[in-house]
Amino acid sequence: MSVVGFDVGNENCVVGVARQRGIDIVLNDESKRETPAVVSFGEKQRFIGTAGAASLMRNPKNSVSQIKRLIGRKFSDPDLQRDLQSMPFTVTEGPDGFPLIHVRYLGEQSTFTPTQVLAMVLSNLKSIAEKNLNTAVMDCCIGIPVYFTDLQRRAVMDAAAIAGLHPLQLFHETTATALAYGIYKTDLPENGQRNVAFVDIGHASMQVCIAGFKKGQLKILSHGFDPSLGGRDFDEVLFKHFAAEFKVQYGIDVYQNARACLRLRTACEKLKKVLSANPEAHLSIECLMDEKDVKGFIKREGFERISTPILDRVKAPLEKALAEAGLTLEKIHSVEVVGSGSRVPAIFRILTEFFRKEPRRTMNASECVARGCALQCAILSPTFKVREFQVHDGFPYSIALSWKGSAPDSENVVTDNRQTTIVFPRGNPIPSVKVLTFYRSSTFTVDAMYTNLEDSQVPANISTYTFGPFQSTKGERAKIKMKVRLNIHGIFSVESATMLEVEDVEIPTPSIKESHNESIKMDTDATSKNTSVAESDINMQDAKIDFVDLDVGTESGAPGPEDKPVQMDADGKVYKKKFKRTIVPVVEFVYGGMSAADLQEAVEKEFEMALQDRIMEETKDKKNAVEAYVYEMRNKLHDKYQEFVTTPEKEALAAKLQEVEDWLYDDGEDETKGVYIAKLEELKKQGDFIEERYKENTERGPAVDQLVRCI
Ligand code: ATP
Ligand code: K
Ligand code: MG
Repeated sequence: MSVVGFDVGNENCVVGVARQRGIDIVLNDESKRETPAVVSFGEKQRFIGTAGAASLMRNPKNSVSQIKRLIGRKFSDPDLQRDLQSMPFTVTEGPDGFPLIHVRYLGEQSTFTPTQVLAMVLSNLKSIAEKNLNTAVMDCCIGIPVYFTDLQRRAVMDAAAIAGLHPLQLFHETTATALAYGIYKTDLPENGQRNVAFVDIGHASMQVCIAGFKKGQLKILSHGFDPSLGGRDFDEVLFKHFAAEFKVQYGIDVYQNARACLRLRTACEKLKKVLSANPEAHLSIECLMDEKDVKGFIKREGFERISTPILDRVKAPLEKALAEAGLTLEKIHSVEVVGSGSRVPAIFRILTEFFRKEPRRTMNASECVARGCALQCAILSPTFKVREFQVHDGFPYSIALSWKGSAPDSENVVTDNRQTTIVFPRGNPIPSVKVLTFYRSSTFTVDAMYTNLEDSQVPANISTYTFGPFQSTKGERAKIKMKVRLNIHGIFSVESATMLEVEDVEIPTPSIKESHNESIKMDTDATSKNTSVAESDINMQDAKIDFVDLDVGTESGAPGPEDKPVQMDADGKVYKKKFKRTIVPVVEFVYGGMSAADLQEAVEKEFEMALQDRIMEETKDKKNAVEAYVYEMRNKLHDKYQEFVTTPEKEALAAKLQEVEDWLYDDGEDETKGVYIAKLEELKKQGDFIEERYKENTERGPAVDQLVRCI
């Protein structure tokens, strides 16, 4: 079983694997610790990761990056529309209202969903881990931004399934960082709590969490975030600045040219990095557009001035996190900054001002998320022994249920004759299960939604559930118990619904000898399990809801709310109320996500594309082998084989080598794997005899020498 953590960034991905001695960050094929999140579609294959980033410049329109921005979001989402403006590839609205990415692939126009593209990125990361571990990778933890909605989380799960991964948890990036920070600390307080603020500024977004640490545990106290504030926003500010400047200075409009845009953006990102370490920086791009070479210059002060609108937004998420944690600044022990976007000095200054202490960079800013995910995978994996450390995470949004109904409970908000009740308030622990009771006479529907809509990018609807049909035997309103779950990934669902009907059952008298107490705990023995459960609370009010918090770990154990009163009649006969339990069908409708059939189709498609990539990689290897043979043999002919060939033999072989080399640059440039294999065989047939002759002679050689010396 694999124990792997993936940090899928908007720009960079990192793979961590757990080994007995600790967590290792794995190197990719190019021996890099970070792998770009880019998929480039080519005429013959896809290029993913480092190879994808390498083809980005050559093939900007067919190279997809920042896929994390697109998944699980509606095409009409204003944030998505804004993101699209700086992306060089084409995206349209699909029939389901979600984006579709258009690329030229294998010689034809194709479309892919963002989920499919994320699956490609994940497959690539999976294979990086597999090559390193020398084993198949399935179990993993995948880092996700804390602000991801239900739809986005479902999309990541779908992508993982397409990639053949089995996430044990979609783990909040900030929680991963907090775990990587806390698990090795030996000085955490036994009593009391150490509060640490973690600030992650990545390529596209900013996330904050405040975590409380005690010996052996961490609890996330609050979250803050700005999903659209990251390093790329500074690139964009510089890009706009220089695009405007070049228009005046050189008379070129880079917006008219995708490649020029991309080149200028890339140059601006470099410029930004230079400005992190230097007070000023130069920019110079040859032949940017219309054969014009451009030059630019900016000082850090100037950069900070034009970045003010972005820098002004850094404080809000910090304020929110602090307020929600209910802490004053003095109660914050330290501040840890991660994410490479935080390297902009002005950000550091704002953080220092806000917290009134200098933030620390004790963690590896680019690797801590992957480390934390690998650690969490190790904690969750039954095959791994990790030191005792508990992680209590919370969910950043409030989840409510809403349904049509009268008789509002005083705690409930009434809108349009609908009732809305929060089932999982913001900060609710993940995972969590709750039970609700409804009184209904026929099929009914319930909507699940987020309610804290002050975060405008959060869509209201999560899903709709239809309960029924059901029929209570007595013809009155049935009591329906509904079990809802916020699962370990932060995905909401109705797990089951059960109709409970009351029956009076006589209990043999001796059994009450033990107690005359009002309530006797009934044992939940095997016979009563699932079929009939005793209940105390018979409340026939319309839409009365009682919440029962179930401890997720032991939910099937304790009878808790199922305790029932025992009644005695005049004859001394004892009755208990028993409930007959009938499963009520539940139909789930989610506002997005993939059907099982679509998922299966995507799995097959991914398999096909991966196969094509592999064939092309092997073809390249075989072609390289032919090329290498030509060069090596030619060198050897003039070198160590020289004395072992006759002039005609040498000339014939040299001519053959030249012929094959010419072929490689001409007809043989783009052949199939089989053709290259055959070509190499053909060459070997003509050349291998020399190798053999050489070996025979050199092997005998030293022996002859010895013989001579002995004489
Ligand atoms: P996200 O967390 O948003 O999904 P990510 O994890 O891929 O994205 P990081 O790798 O943490 O993001 O950060 C990438 C960003 O950091 C880029 O915008 C990059 O330009 C920026 N960056 C890297 N080095 C520096 C530097 N020295 N100075 C300023 N910015 C930098
Ligand atoms: K990263
Ligand atoms: Mg990141």
